[in-house]
Amino acid sequence: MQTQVGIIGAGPAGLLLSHLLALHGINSVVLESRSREYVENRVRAGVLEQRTVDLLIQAGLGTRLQQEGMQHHGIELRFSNKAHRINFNELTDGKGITIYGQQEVVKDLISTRLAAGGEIQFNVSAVCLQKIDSENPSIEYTADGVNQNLECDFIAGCDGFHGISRSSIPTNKISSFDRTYPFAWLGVLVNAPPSSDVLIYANSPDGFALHSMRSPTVTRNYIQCSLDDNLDGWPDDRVWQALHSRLETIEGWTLIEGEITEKSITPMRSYVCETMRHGRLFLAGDAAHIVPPTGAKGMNLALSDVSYLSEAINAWYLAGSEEKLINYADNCLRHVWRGEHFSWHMTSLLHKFPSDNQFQARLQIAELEFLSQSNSASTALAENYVGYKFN
Ligand code: RFL
Ligand code: PHB
Repeated sequence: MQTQVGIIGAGPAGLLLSHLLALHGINSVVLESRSREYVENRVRAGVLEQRTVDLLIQAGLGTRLQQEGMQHHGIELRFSNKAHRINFNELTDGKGITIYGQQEVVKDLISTRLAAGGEIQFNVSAVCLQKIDSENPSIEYTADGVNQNLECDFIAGCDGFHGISRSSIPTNKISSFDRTYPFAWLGVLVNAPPSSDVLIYANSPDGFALHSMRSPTVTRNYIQCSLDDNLDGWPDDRVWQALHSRLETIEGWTLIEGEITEKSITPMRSYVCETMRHGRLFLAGDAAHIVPPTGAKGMNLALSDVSYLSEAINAWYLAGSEEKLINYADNCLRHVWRGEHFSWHMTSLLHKFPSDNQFQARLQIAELEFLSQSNSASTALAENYVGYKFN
């Protein structure tokens, strides 16, 4: 089999890349190890930056997003029995965020690609990348237990943090940086209306909590838990107890309960592989970098990467120009490192670190107080949250 761009992974990055390339008339094949049902129902991110929304609308993917996405113009910070709202609208010249589940973005992309005759192969696993240093690289994969080979001009490694693409680059060529955090997030999806009109980020003496949402009838809540916790140790009662005690710190505010329909634990990690290109292999999204979810940046960075990559590949086919391919990593990495810094900052500000003493806890509160009072500090947070674009 042959195509122009072989894409590994049908997450947001791989699917949007395939769609953007098709808009330029460039063929691709997407190889995905999971089933369509699995990728369409995987509960993950929920916050789209303004820039991401603009990109999706411009690419013709805005219909359901604009109907069902919930536009928010701020977030609330809760600490020391106080609530403070960061008003993005006022602080960033009218910018905001849109709440729209990652699995909805994925569903929109899959249906759009398939309706346009795009090729996505589910339940096939890329096992090996061949000749990535050459002009005709290929992907070896298995479909129904049979080995197949996909020859391409370019390979896009959009196979997430645990995929095979990054590890196909020789170790001595990889430049990477990382940080682990001494806690995890337990997330629940709940059939209940939101208890607030904005997302609430809470720093409480027992640890972090976040009240988020997916629709007028579904909420998404997170609590900081221990790295070695497992779901058996978190029956629904205990989850509700922790959510109530960490979020209900304001007179008269109550968290609405409902049926928990999904529960998962995610460790927190920051990682950047600056080697986003090796020969004809390009890494994008979580395959190259991950952030702790506190800044809501992961999916936004993944989609930003592939917008640069599609432009670079298009320039190569159109004019034989390699300039944008050469600049691909640098263009992405400026945004990636901004996202890394912001996510680290939000994580440090809001979580209880097991090694911290009361001094560090007081520093967090001092910073939250400053954020609540200072226009320039709130503006910096707002500017980062809605998405900062380097020129
Ligand atoms: P994905 O989504 O992981 O997709 C990779 C795909 O590759 C497939 N795959 C393979 N296919 C073929 N052959 C192989 N050998 C393969 N190996 C893997 C996988 O099955 C999968 O389908 O990566 P992508 O496209 O780069 O997208 C990244 C985002 O998924 C991720 O950054 C976000 O979910 C992060 N994230 C958030 N991002 C935001 O922008 N805003 C948020 O509010 C936000 N909240 C979150 C999050 C991530 C979370 N978790 C669970 C990590 C909240 C949480 C709890
Ligand atoms: C979510 O709704 O899943 C969500 C919102 C904000 C975050 C992380 C996740 O910072």
